[in-house]
Amino acid sequence: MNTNTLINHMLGTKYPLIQGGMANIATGEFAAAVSNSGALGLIGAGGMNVEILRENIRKCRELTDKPFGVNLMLMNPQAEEMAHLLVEEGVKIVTTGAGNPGKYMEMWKQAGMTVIPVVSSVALAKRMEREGADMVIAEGTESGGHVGEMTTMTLVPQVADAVQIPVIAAGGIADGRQLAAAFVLGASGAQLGTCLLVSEECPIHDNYKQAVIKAKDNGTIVTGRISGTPVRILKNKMAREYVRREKEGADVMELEKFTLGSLRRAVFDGDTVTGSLMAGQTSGQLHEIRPLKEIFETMWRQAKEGLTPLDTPNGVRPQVEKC
Ligand code: TUI
Repeated sequence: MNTNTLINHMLGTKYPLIQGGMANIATGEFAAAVSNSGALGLIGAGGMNVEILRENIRKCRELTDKPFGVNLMLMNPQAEEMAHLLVEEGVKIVTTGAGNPGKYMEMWKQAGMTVIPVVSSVALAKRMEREGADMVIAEGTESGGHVGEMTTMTLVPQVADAVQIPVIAAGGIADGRQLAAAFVLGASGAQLGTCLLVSEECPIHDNYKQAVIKAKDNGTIVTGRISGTPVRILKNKMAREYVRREKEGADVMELEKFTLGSLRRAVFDGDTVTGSLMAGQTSGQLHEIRPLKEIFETMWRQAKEGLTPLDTPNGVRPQVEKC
């Protein structure tokens, strides 16, 4: 069983909350805004090259004196060089996604970094702990972007039972009720993505924000479940055609035509028809654009109201009234 320590004590943040990697979205400026609002901001290296990542790290450092980190998307063709860059630039915290960061672990640990891989299975969580990870992010399939199979509800307690290091819950957390639930499941913190897309500070095109706000509970779909890389996005013309052709047995080359450049089209051009609007299943509960500070404050207050005592979240028992 893992510890009860909330991750804010370990990371030096106000809240036990971290921001998701969000490739092409989470710039140095955005990460700094998240850190200045009380959570851990992360620069999403996913859509960057080495030089752009370096610039974003320096920009972030200029804009905040609070802790921040980098999310290294391991499918990035320059992931290896980026892994070294993080050491060179003195980045203190790294989260990883879309692969196994095992080969960088020794280098990062020697540099004194806090290493937090995203896992979507118990086996990988145990392996990451063995190899020296400081915490793991257990990410359920409710998340936006690249997803695994298991739900947050089933993955988090199983990972929490299997490792000693703190577990951060991710996927399906956008308000205080869900944050409180994550603690009850054994998490020591939460990673947020979709609810930050609709923050004032998020640098995506306004059409993208409005599409998240308009989305209903079943407004997302997973492309690539059959063909390789499952990615959760908002339903639109591109997503529907992709999944239809995928079911008809289209090959990867044809399917790639749908997704080529599609995330950038959504983020920068606001193309909600052929763009890939990565977003999680919480989209249906998000109805307004708010400042980051307010999002974190409200979520934390609501979670506290649902949890007693807050300091021992993993020991919480539901108060069941007489039936
Ligand atoms: O990485 C994510 N979410 C992402 S990355 C991304 S950028 C992208 N763009 C186009 C296509 C694909 C990705 C958008 N969203 N979340 C973390 C995550 N990691 N989810 C699942 C995993 C994962 C998968 C396999 C982690 C480890 C893993 O290991 C495989 C192995 O080698 O054992």
